[in-house]
Amino acid sequence: MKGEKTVERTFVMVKPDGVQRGFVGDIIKRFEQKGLKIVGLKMLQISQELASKHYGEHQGKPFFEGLIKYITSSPVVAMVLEGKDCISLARGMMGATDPKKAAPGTIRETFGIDIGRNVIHGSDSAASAAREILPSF
Ligand code: FUP
Repeated sequence: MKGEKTVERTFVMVKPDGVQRGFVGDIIKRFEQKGLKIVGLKMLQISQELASKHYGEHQGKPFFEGLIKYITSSPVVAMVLEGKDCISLARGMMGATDPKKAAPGTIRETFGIDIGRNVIHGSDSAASAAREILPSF
């Protein structure tokens, strides 16, 4: 029906800084409180290969090498969330990429330090979600 929301899945990852600084529980709680369903959840160490694939669109940019080093530096907590329009909903809850520009109360504004230590990743489109959701989910 016109205007009806679609049930989607999105890939969310608490990055190494978010795990190390102890924000996994707080972040998961926000998604649960919002009514999103956790359909997959695991801690894993991102390999160089997976990192390069995940951030392939940024290859060649000045921050690329630092980004790969950071995302592979220690374990992340990856999850798949499900819910109506959850891709844009979860992105809205995260806030802008740069925590300094993120809206008050968003995850990145609350917990993030700077653009290179922004605590969380979330798929930005259905195509990205399809590409990013790990086959092991
Ligand atoms: P997002 O979709 O919000 O994760 O943002 P981007 O895909 O644009 O960027 C991916 C990651 O690259 C960000 F989480 C942080 C990092 N980045 C930088 O470190 N510097 C930049 O100028 C842009 C992005």
